Amino acid sequence: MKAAIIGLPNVGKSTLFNALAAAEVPTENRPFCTIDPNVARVPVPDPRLDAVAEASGMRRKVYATLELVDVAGLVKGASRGEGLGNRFLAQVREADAAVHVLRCFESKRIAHVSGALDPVDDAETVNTELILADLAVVERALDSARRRARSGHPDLKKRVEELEALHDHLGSAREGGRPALPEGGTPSLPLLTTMPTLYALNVAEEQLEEGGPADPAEKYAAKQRKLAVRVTAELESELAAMPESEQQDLRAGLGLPDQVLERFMQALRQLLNLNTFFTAGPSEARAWLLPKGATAWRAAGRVHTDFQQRFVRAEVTPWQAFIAVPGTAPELKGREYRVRDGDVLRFRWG
Ligand SMILES: Nc1nc2c(ncn2[C@@H]2O[C@H](COP(=O)(O)OP(=O)(O)OP(=O)(O)O)[C@@H](O)[C@H]2O)c(=O)[nH]1
Ligand SMILES: [Mg+2]
Repeated sequence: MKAAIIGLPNVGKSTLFNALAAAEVPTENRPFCTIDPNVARVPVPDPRLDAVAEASGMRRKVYATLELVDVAGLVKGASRGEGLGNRFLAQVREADAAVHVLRCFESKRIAHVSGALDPVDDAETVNTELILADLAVVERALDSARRRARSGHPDLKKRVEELEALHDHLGSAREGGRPALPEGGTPSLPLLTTMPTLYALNVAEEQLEEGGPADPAEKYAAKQRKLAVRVTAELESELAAMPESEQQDLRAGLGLPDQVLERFMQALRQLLNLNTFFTAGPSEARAWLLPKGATAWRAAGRVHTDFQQRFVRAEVTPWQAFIAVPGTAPELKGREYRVRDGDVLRFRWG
């Protein structure tokens, strides 16, 4: 599963990437600092895994990971090839979800591409470009479907009608008349506007909980029925570059919450519609991500192909029971069992 970090130039995309990936890719006070995408597998922090590891006596813990891609900034006109537009858009289309970073921090030092601090206006600029890029995709598909429909085949006529409706919808969304299409709701075209999207509101540390320019941005996200999470990208990227013990001291000293990135990654997990299950032993406790509704058989395949091919039963213990009463007898489930979020699984195979 892969998420692409999008937004205007110079809003803190690479800074957020560094915070999450504990990486040190270049971040600079100038637009288009990032040209080639940065890619990393980022752990999804999960205190439940810590508890499962402890209860099972496993020293080694392996968190689940998601792939993050940090791409170039998007500017007005990107859909017509301005800036690094086209290259950027192709990279975003390959992702399963988008993280849209909005600058909500004040700073005279950091240049703002549109001049003023206005996260809602920024979001609309980017969203309009996404709509325009999608319109171009639909227009190309429509041209080709119309040509083929001349054969008179009823399926092709229907396709043309579908695409025309889609084109109308996107056209009125651009004018603000209609919300864009629902997430995941398009037929067979890789559209940007239907990608699951999470807004990352890059705020100053005093506004991590509430207040400031992130307030209207939150309302805007809610109106679009999208998730929004406040992050302090710069501070977190600085902390990520320090040894763990120094990080803890500094957080305590400044009275900073330590779940900023955890909340963010959990929101991303929710956005991608993923559950977490755990395995404990023989040498490590590990968290795994699995699409919601997937079966024990599918979970077995995530862990080991042998477990799947020679699946006999899954032993299932909800994580709360697992940590509360060590040795709680698991329930035995068959391959069709739908894994629940937080299940600790052990596979019997033979
Ligand atoms: N004051 C402040 N500065 C920040 C914050 N986040 C990022 N910056 C600074 O803003 C500048 C741009 O950050 P980047 O992470 O490079 O921005 P970007 O969105 O990746 O930019 P492009 O790659 O050019 O599209 C850098 O100088 C960062 O240090 C923040 O939360 N507060
Ligand atoms: Mg960048």
